[in-house]
Amino acid sequence: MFADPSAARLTPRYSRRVVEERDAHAELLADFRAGMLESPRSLPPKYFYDARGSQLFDAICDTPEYYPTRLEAELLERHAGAIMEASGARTLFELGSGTSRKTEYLLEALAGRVAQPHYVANDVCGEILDEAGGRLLQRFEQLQVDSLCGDYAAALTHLADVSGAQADGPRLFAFLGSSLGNFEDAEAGDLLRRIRETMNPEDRLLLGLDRIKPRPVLESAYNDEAGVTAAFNLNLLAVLNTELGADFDLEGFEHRAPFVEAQSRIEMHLVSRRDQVVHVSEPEARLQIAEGEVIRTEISRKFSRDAVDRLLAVAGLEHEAEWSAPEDWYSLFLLRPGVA
Ligand code: AVJ
Repeated sequence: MFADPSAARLTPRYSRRVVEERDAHAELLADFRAGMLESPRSLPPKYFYDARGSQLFDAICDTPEYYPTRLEAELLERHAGAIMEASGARTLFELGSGTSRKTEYLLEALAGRVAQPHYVANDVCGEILDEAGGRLLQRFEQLQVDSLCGDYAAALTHLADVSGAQADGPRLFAFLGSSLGNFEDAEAGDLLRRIRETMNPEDRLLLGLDRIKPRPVLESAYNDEAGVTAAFNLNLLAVLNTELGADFDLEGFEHRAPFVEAQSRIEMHLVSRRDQVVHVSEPEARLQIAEGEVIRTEISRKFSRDAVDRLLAVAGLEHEAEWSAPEDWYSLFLLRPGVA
């Protein structure tokens, strides 16, 4: 439907713009140098999400083992009305929106409250933004959708570019799926502070976080029987092959995802099956990877109540309301900017 990626406004009710803090390719080079040429090796998880990676993540959400999406969707389905009511929002701005499937519950509640609802979506993957935008326009007749293609920092910087076009009123910022769990404390605090600084006093943030639960439940969620998570993890190497002209052999690595209790997080690893040499053409490099050596591709934190409260305090965000799944397996927090 929206095949031309260069077009900014494809229908009167949809726009997409590419937002970048820095040149995206330069950033990948810098991240690759900092993470892959150092030991232990690691890469930021945002590079998972090319078109195939985004599809694979979507497929993970449909596996019987991956509970976070379902628990969050159930909370949103049940409480979207109360959430939108409590936020008083006219605009929904979502960081890392992906397919926006769960978001439809919030949009439905928003469309029931205001005549001209406005949704600002953000993702690193342009294809998924256009696909979601097309679907949402069909479902919600009055909805205006503006997509910001880029990482979180860039989206926060450029949010002002799309607002103001119409009365934005109070906005509900949404950061769902426990994507905050990808960040260590310092980075997570920085990101939340950045969000708080972008919010007006009447804006609210809906933050979805995965919580601590028994190890077998956690570990199966990241080691599904069908191997979808393994394919998602390995796809990162395919991204590097394409973007950096590398020759990673995907068969040469094994997916592993242990729960590291001391840090209350799942770590996604790619473990080298043998001693191997990988060539990269840009930056010109030769990686010697030993059998058993680990590339850490993602952390996915599982938050205790204390960890949540510490982060919010650091970022200057205050609790307004919350909704949790049974046994606190997953939580939605509605937050307001604190008085600075
Ligand atoms: C989208 C980052 C929240 O950490 O659970 C799913 C990504 N990785 N399975 C998560 C993911 C492996 C997911 N987040």
